[in-house]
Amino acid sequence: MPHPAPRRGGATGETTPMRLMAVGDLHLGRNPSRLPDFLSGRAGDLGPAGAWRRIVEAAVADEVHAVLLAGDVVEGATDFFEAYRELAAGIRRLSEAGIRVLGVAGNHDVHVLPRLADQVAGFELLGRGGKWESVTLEADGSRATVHGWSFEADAVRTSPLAGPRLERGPGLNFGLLHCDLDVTGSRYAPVRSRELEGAGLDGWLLGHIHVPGPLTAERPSGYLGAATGLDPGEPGPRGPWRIGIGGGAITSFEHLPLAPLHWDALPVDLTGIAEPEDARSRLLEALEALDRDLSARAHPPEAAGLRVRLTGRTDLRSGVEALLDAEATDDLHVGNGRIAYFVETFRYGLAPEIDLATMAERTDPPGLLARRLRCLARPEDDPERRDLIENARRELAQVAADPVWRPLGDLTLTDEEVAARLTEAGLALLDGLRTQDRERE
Ligand SMILES: [Mn+2]
Repeated sequence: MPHPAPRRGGATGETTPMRLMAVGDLHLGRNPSRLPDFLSGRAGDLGPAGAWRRIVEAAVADEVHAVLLAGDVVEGATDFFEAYRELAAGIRRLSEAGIRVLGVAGNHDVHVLPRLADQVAGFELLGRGGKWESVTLEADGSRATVHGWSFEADAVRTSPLAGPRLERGPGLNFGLLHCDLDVTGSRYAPVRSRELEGAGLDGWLLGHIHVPGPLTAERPSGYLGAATGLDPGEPGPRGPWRIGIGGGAITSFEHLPLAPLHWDALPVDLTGIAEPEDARSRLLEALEALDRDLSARAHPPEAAGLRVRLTGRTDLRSGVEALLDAEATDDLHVGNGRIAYFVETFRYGLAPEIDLATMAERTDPPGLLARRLRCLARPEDDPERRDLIENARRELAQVAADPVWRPLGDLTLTDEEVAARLTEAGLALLDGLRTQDRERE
C-alpha cells in the first residue's frame, strides 16, 4: 500500500514553503494611452483592470498565500467606482481561495484607497494615517511579517523611516512602501537606500517608479514596477513578482510578465536594403522574432504596441520614410495572429552610407558632428561620451521639469536612451547637411 507523500520538511522541522505575490503600481481607472482605434474598445481588458484580473488568476493558480499591493493601486480620487468593481471582484475571488490581500496607499490613491478598504471586504490596508503597521501571515506553520506605511497626504516631504523603529515580527520580515528612493526634496515620501538597509528587515517591496528593479532572492529590495505598461514610454516586461519562502529564507523571487498590453522598442536594422520596399520584410522578420518570444510566455499579452526604431546604414531613408508613412501599421498580423500588434511610431536612427571615420577628419560642421557621433558609439565608460550624455541630460531635464509633463510620472532617461536620442538627432542632421552639400554641388 503506497504511503502518503510526506509533508515537505515535516520530519526535519523545516517549515512548509510560503508564497507571496507582490504587485507594484496598478493605477486602476487609467486607460492605456496611444491605443489604435481598433483596440480602443478593449482598453479595459488591456489596461490596469485587465492586468489585475490576470494577477488574481495567477495568484489563485499559483496558490500564493497573500497578495501585496505597493500603493498607487488606484489612479485617482474619481476612479472609486471602477476600482471598487475590480477590487471587490478580485479580492472576493482571492479570499475564496484563502489568499489574503494587503496593501498600502501611495500618492495617487492617498484618499481613495482607505475609503475602498472600508468598503471592500478582505482588503487589509496597512499603515493608515502615515503610521507603520505590521501583519504576520501564517500558512501551514510557515510565517512572514509585512510592515506597511500609507500616504496620509498628497505631499509627504519627510522620510517615513525618519523616527520610527520597526519591531521585527515572526518569520521573514518585508517592508511594503510607496516612496521616492534617493530623490532629495521629493514630495513623494523621500527615502534613502541606507534607511532601508538600516531598518533591519529582510526585503523591501517598493511602489512608485514604474520600471521594475533588478530584484532577486539575494537582493529582494527595490521597485516592483508597474503591473502593466501604461504608455509607450514604459517598454519591456511588466507584471507582479512571485516570492518563495522556505526554511526561513527567500528561495525564489521571480518576475511574472503577465501584463495584457506589452510595449516594446523594436529595433529593425535596414543595413544593405536594395530598395525601400525591403524595409517591410525586415520589419516583419523583427516582428516575427518578437512574436515568438511573447507567445512563449506563460501569459502572453493580448496586444503589443511598438516604437519601431529603424537602424543601420542606408541612403534610402527618405524612400523608406515615405513608404512607411503611407502604410497602415496600426493592426499588423504576425505569427498565429493571437497577439494584436500595432506600431505606435517609427523612429529613424538610420545612418547614411558614409564613412564616419573619414568624415570625422574634416574640420567643417559635418566633420565635428561625425566626431561626436563616433564618440557616442564608444563604450559606456568613455569620459568624452559621458560628458556628451551628461550635457544632453541636463538640457532634457529642463524640458522634463515643465509641470505639464507631471501627469506622465517620472521621466528619468538612462544613458542608453540619451545616447540613442542624440545619435538619432545627429544622424538626421548629418543627413540634412549632406543633402545641402549635394544640392550645392
Ligand atoms: Mn506613485
